Amino acid sequence: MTEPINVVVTGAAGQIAYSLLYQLAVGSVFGPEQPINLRLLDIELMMNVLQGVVMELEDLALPLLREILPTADPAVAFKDADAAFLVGAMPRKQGMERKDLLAANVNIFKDQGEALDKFARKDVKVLVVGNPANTNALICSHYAPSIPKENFTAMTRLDQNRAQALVASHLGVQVDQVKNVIIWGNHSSTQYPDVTHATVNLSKTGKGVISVPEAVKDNEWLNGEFVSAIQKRGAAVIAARKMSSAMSAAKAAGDHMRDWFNGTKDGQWVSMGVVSDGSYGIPKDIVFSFPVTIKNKKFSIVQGLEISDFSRSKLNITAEELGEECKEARQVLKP
Ligand code: NAX
Repeated sequence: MTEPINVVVTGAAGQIAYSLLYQLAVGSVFGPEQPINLRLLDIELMMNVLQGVVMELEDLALPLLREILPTADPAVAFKDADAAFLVGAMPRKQGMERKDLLAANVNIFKDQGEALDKFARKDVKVLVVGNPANTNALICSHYAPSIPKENFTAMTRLDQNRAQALVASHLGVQVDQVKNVIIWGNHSSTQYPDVTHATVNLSKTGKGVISVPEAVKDNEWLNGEFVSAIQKRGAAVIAARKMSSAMSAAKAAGDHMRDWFNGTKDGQWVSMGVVSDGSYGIPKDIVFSFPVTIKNKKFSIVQGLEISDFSRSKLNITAEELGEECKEARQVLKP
């Protein structure tokens, strides 16, 4: 019999968690044979709401779901954690300065990093969803020095899924026929969705597998409207729904963790915010989204992709923003 793994979800009373928890419980992330213990972390104020989520989880009557532990104590939540979805973060309130938002989040992710360091398994896989996701992941890793920095990642998979879906609909093909779209940089409006190396399967029209730019035949659209639509997609969802993306964010978080545990398919890569090792001239020690392949639960940044002058200028913009965020975060953390 397979032993259950301990899976932490923070912000467990929030809207992304509400969609994510079902995916975890039904087995679509860790597989239909892998039982899980859920550790649900939220703030004290949300414990009543969280109790309602626990009731619903129980009422799912799903056999893979073993223990369910709601708590406001990171020490309890992260005990022996195998995987952690750090979804909870301080939202931006009206009139709040960007700096104040960063300061509030830096402190949350410092505390959670310290708790992971003390209580989690040393091979725990941490996915930061809460914004600013890249910098939060960096802070968290910094305060968990006993855990390899490769075990901390930030989510840009929603951006990847959005880009893949938009290209597919533009070309009138099914979404799974588009592969190897890349998100570079920050999960923010400076991110660079890049389809230069992406392919599309047009065998239905007899053209076979060709590059996306060749299929689209409109570089002006790809470098302009397309990039900006993906950068602003989150804001467009908020404008329409009056709430931020939740169902699609939860699906992307599941995709990210599933690929991390199970590996990527041959010839395919996915985008993840990871601590930069200097690849593609990106400064080291910022969490930057790169294309990666994954094997045996370890990712490798895809090497050797050609970067055009246009792409380089986009990479520089998003790297600069991340450098600034890091600087500001460090100022907050100064004793
Ligand atoms: P909600 O406001 O619905 O839920 C957030 C939950 O986090 C709340 O229940 C809150 O009490 C809890 N929380 C706050 N501080 C906490 C702490 N210190 N420990 C544990 N829990 C804490 O937000 P939701 O829509 O679920 O979004 C969560 C985060 O995801 C936000 O930061 C949001 O900006 C971010 N997103 C990131 C995306 C990405 O692609 N990386 C996309 C979707 C989303 O915008």
